[in-house]
Amino acid sequence: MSSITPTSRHSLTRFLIEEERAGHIGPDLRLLIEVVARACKRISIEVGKGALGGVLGDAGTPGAASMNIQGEAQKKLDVIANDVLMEANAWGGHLAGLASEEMDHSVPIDDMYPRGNYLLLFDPLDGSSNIDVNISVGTIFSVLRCPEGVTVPADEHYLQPGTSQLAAGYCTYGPNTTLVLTVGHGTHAFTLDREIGSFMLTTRGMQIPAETQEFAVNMSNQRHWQPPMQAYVADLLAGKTGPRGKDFNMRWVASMVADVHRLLTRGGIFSYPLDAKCEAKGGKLRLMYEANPMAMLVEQAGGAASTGRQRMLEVQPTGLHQRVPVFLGSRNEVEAAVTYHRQHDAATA
Ligand code: P6P
Repeated sequence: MSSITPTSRHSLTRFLIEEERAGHIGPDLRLLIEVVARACKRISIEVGKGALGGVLGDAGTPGAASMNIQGEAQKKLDVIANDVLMEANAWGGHLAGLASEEMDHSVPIDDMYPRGNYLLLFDPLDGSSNIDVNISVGTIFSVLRCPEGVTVPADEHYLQPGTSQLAAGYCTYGPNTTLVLTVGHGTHAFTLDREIGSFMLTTRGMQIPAETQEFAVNMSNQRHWQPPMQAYVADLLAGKTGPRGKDFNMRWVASMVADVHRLLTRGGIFSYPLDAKCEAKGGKLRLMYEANPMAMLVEQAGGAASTGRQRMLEVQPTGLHQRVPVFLGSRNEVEAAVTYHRQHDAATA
């Protein structure tokens, strides 16, 4: 009797079944992640159509783009991706509610379906300003537990610190489509095999090098930064002639998923600090469905994530669309950036 020897490469489904056997996740969370992954496959198809699919450009009518709560013009694909995720998660019985960058408020699962114990938050298509110029974009998601005794969750029930996340991930739609996921036991990458339509495990246990010589920031904001950020980047640019004693390289895709995937793969530090333009809003990037899921993925890969003054995952949220300054990536480099902020604050206290 020949035993069935599975192929060497594991599918996402097999990985999740083994995570469930290990007691890391329950069946409903496994179902939730599979549903989100299936939605990401659908989004990948839509994104991949480009100009052929009539999906480029702004949502709304010509000259009157629809705006989201962020005050940003919505792209057609923002709306399509949001609809795909909403529809995919509506009926499975694994979720109590959903929240999205593209929706003003959270939405409880409809009464006609059973409700589960989880809350799903997502940025359905991050970096969408890059879509029309064919640069990588992605979906970012975060999973929280619905508070005990809450049957119809409202916005305030999502306001849990990042340490409460049960799972987090993103899917990057680039030269290949790759899902990167953590359920609290390492960060793992799954590449979409388009021939069989399955995500296949391609990196188990991503590890971010503690040191780096590569930083990602939008340098056009330099004159608007606070003094500690000015000082930090000036020393990066001074390279081996300055106090850092080594030269640095810079990358900025302006698509957080692409920039974070690079640092998860080869190290680096990503930063979107406070600047005079976004300071009044608390920052540019959103805590609940951008910074927190990325922070969990990065910490699970041995990196660090901070607001510059506080561990990201310990920020107590005050609003569903709250914004924060972001420093994340190679642990020693994030700590260096935080030190510039700590020394500045101590000197000016
Ligand atoms: P800027 C995309 O709009 C986004 O939210 C992130 O994906 C990205 O890192 C950042 O904003 C880019 O911002 O100011 O460089 O366009």
